[in-house]
Amino acid sequence: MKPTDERIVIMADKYRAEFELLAERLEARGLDVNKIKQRLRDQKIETPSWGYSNAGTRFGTFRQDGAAVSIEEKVADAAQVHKFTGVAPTVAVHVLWDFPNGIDDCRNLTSYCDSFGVKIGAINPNVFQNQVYAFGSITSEEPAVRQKAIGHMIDSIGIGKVVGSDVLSLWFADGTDYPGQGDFRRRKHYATESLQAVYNAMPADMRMVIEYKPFEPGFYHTDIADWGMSYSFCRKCGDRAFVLVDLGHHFNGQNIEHIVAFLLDEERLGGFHFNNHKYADDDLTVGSINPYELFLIYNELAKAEDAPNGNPEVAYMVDQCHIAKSKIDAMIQTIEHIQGAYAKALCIDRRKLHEAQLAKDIVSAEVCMTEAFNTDISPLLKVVREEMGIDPNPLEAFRASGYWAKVSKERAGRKGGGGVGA
Ligand code: RM4
Ligand code: MN
Ligand code: MN
Repeated sequence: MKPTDERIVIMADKYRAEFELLAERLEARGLDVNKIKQRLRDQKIETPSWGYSNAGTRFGTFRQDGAAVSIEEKVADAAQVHKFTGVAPTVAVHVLWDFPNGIDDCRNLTSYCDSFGVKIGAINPNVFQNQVYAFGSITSEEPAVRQKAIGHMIDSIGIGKVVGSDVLSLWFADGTDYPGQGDFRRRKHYATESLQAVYNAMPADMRMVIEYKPFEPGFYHTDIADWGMSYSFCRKCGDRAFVLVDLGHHFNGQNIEHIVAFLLDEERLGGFHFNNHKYADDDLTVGSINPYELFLIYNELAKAEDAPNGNPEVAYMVDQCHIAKSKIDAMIQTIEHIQGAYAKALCIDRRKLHEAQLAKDIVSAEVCMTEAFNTDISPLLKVVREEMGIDPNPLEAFRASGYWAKVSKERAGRKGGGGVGA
């Protein structure tokens, strides 16, 4: 045996032994460790095509040699993330960035994806880049502009049908910059009618998720500013319209886990766009600024899984553009953060928490949360990965594969690249 192999065996023995100790502690919390492992194996996280291409800020784009340009390259890169994590089998697409020629660009995409072991996930129409949307898309005063936006979303539904997607993911840059610029209520009515038209064009097995954002690009107001407005539009559309929670689309200090719990209870939580923000919509790595918040969100999600209601399967999607980080490394790191938060939420002593809540023993209740949050779940995740037949250390394994160096060499020096700021 080569020395490196010996080291791997010793490391594996170490995390397996650590796992056994953790398993004992979890059993003592009344938890079923096999079920926890199963849930971690079943977790699914969608990565965004735009996370693999060049990205930037409004001040400029910084190019990476390995950045993907075509949808084929983005799918290939996403497949690497799935290969090394085992939990990222779908890729969200942004229609104009990925299919510049519309539906013709995606005819052979399904078989191409199949050959990489991944599938296309949410379809994201783009009604914010065209010049005609300068004063709004679905809220424009001009019927022809609203109709153009509706038409593009209906075309996006057609793309969804071709690529086998059942989620239409909507975000609108609609808003105004100055007080008095627009009439809030008239715009609200335009948005309602437009969303209803799109909703009615969806096939019965497709659902719509509506994203909210309280700031940017509108400086004064945005038309779908918060979860309540999104929820209200969903209700006006029908049973297959749900709220999309993008973690970066909140004011600082907002209690996102409460919003998540509320939407779950209303059976209107459609999905997530994972990222983290420090100041605005920063697209920082989820769990990098406020890991406790992500854990508390997963606490609500894990509880909902324990006692399901009519809420459909939640779409867990990443919405991050990594400007300076190496793209695939960053996406694997992201997946690991999300797995970690979920794993910790699965470690909460639910029985003790419930008893403490009823007994008004607030300190004990909070200890249940901090105890789980402070649990070292890395041996658990390593054992789960081993059982899935993948490397226990995805990031190290991906780096050792040499993929990034290879594509950086092959792709270097080309023009272009879709995505934000490109
Ligand atoms: C928005 C929002 C959308 C994304 C665009 C590019 O802030 O998060 O989900 O598609 O950015
Ligand atoms: Mn988003
Ligand atoms: Mn955003």
